Amino acid sequence: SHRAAGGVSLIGVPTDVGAGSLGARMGPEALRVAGIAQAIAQFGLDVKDCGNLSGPANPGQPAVNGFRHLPEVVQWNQTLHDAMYAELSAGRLPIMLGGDHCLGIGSISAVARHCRDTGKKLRVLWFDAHADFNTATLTPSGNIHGMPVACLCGHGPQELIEIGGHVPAIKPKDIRQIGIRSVDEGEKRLVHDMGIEVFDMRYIDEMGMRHAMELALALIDSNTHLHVSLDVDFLDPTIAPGVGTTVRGGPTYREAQLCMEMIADTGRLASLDVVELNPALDERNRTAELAVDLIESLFGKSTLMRKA
Ligand code: HAR
Ligand code: MN
Ligand code: MN
Ligand code: MN
Repeated sequence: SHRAAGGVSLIGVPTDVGAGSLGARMGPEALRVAGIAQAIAQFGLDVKDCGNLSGPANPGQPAVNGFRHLPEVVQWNQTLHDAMYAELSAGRLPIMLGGDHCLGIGSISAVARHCRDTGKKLRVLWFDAHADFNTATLTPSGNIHGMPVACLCGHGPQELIEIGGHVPAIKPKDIRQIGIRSVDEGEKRLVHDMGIEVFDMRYIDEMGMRHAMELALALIDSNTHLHVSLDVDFLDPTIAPGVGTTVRGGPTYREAQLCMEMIADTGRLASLDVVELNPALDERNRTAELAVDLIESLFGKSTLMRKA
């Protein structure tokens, strides 16, 4: 149900330099406390916890030329890119434990580079309440966690778009967004003009999660590297309060589980980000525990035996 024959590597990235609120820096520890390593090891996989990467502190400064903390965001993402790329090159399945979603830039740049090395086709599934497609001129906040998809598609500061050694790191056709329900005005136009395939909450309400996921997973084959970027604010805030940017009207527990189960069924999961978990805003670590529960499904836990 996954491409983890070489083992799974956990990479902690304890920073919130790209976010508007503080606390996502504690995400990696909260996921460890919730038992992420044991949850994956139960499937007979070799789990290596690489510990936490290091990088600059959060300077708590206002935006400069449309970006908050750009030098710090660049440094964290370069370090993450290198760590993620090394684990992929070693044949392992890396899980990035964030940290805020600006880290999707370093993570997915490394995955895209690995796909170019190995001739794999890339498919990114971006689970999020937000499109994360802002630019310096469109952003209402300057927070770079609202910009990673734009950066990966080549719209952003040179230092961020070139981290994986190839600009753009990915093409719009490589990505599918699921669960979207908060997009800024100018950002809407850019998402549309770039031709990003988006399964927003209205689509999910009208057509159902199963149909949305069938389309998001269409054309995945044995040569596909499947990357999941799970922004925990994807989930409805009633079940996942531990995030800085809650948006009501998100997927239920079962809708989220179904996403993970359908991904497991493809057998192509090859890398994962878990981001935006903010333990300072959580209740008794329940959002971290929910994330671990979903990851179990992603690695193939199911209630019954099923046909392949
Ligand atoms: N769109 C808003 C902004 O750019 C909020 C972005 C929030 N992003 C995340 N990651 N939490 O998805 O400022
Ligand atoms: Mn590989
Ligand atoms: Mn996000
Ligand atoms: Mn989000």
